[in-house]
Amino acid sequence: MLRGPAGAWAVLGPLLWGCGLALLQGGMLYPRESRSRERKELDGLWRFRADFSDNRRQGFEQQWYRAPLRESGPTLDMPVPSSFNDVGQDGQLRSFVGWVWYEREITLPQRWSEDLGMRVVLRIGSAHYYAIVWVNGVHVVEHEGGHLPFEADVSKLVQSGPLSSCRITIAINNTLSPHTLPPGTILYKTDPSKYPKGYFVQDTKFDFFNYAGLHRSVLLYTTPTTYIDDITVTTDVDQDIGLVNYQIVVQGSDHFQLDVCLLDEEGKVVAKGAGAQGQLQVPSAHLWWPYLMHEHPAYLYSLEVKLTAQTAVGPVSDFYTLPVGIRTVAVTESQFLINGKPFYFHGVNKHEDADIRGKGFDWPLLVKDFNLLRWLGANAFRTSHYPYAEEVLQLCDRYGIVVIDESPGVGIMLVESFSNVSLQHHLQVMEEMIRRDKNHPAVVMWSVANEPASSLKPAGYYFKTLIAHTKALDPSRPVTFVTNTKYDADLGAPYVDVICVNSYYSWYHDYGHMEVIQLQLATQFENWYEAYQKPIIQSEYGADAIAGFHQDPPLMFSEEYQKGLLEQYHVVLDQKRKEYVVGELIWNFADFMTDQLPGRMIGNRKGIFTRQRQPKSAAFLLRERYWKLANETRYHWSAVKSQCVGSSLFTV
Ligand code: GCB
Repeated sequence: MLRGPAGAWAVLGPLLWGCGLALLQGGMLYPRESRSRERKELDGLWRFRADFSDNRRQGFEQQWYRAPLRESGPTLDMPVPSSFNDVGQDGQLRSFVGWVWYEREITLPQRWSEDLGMRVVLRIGSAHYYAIVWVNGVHVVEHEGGHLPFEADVSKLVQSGPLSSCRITIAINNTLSPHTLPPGTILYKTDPSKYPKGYFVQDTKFDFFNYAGLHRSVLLYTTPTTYIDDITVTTDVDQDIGLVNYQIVVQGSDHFQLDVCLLDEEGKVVAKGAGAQGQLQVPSAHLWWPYLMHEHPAYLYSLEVKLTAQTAVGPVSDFYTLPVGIRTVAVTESQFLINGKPFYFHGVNKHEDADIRGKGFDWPLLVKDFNLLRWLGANAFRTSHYPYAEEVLQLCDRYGIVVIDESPGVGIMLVESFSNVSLQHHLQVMEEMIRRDKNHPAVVMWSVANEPASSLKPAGYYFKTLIAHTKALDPSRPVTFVTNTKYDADLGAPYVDVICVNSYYSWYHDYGHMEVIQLQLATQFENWYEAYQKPIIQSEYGADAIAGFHQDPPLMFSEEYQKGLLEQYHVVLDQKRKEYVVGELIWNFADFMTDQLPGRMIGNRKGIFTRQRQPKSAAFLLRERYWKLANETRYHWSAVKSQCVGSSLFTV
């Protein structure tokens, strides 16, 4: 969400605002290099200062953005991308709430500042939570929400003088209010016998640490001044003909020509078109299939878009290439269909979380995670509980890992968080998320929230509106939210396409009594199905296990208990998947950091991998199971099993 002048937001505490719901201006294409586009990554060390002043406003009062940060006081070196919380030795910085300041001075290629036919854009992949950005002391953009990218056209600033360097300042506030997503509350503790003057803490109703900072890359990229602003692709299949519908938005001129060309994986042109919208037909199309469902999963075509335009500075061309997977998604009363075949989600829930970097994007970690997913035989995950980095979705497209793409609507518990102010913001977040992620074949469903208090009275209107809006933005994908409310009390469930239900039998109740799981889980499924006749996904289940803790007979927190609990769930899942259960996603892929609580031993330990990505016993159990499930559901499989990681678990 883009906002006006900074002053109004230079406060700590409730960041309350109203925002008009308007369709988002402009596209949010991933910044790719092409013959007409360059990019300059600004990852690395930035200067950093947390504003520890009592009201956290000193940075605004002293206008720290006006001059290099080192001139207004001491600074720290801060890596980007990374959360700022865990890189230092300062406990106060780890739990800091308020404004932090980042700054980077860069030198631009001379061409960038001289070529008036070039547009220079500053793009911030993720700044958690509220961000204000200045370039050379000039305010350029503000953004609310920590998980989606935002941009500013900074051409005029970098082309306005003899300067070849430019100073980027970003102030970020991690405060969460009842109207942010996720919501939170600042609790002021006023008893002078217990707390010092002005003492407050950030309270949240979600179970992960509120890491903050510049979590994804910051970069500058260029386009011509007349440029391809957005591309929307939807696909369909008619017999064996793949249909690729495209729509292209151009900015900067009304007089242009667009040529599109679809290439297969060998680089052969399979279809051509012209104009801002149209349909390409691909005879004998290779469909995009999920991992382990087909011998050649994740087939990607390339849509090459070429723009030519006459402008005041002469003829310009812009080029952008978008990966395209041709596939269909549909939901029946009891099935989730991909390319017309029943798809069973066997996978995980994840977090963006790791030692030291917190929620900072990290390629080695990402590649490790995908190697583990493929080793496990997982064909899907949910982006619990916020949109993940774009590079994550790109790998899902490439490997065929199916995604339930979730908004940051987690911990919506207070009545205030169902107000119109909150709802408007949530609608806007869905627009930003769909604008960013709409072209990924891997994304097969939107999840608008996780475990909201959906039995509260305003929840009915809230979810009806939110889901209708999401469907209007993208009629091509089903929509859900993940619930832990009772089937007969949930006011949002009537509006979802797929019931996603979380339960923790024998963990958060009936502690230690795994013998009750089968009955309780069967009842859960039967109640939901009877009420709604919609397919059901067990979207979370699991148990904490401290890696290396062993107890036989199994006791809570041991690896044996985690494994035993999963096995009980699997008995019922195996019965119900023959009827209407269409998926199971373990909570969680890996251990992750949370707030400090008596029930959390340095974070949540429900991972089947440790936070360092080493397997617990449950990982081996799930690996056996997922490969077995894959064996049952694959289509058109011929003897190419050697291509697959972990292929020894395959039978042909
Ligand atoms: C849930 C939440 C998830 C928690 C998990 C747990 O229901 O959706 O965010 O981490 O339970 O471990 O309690």
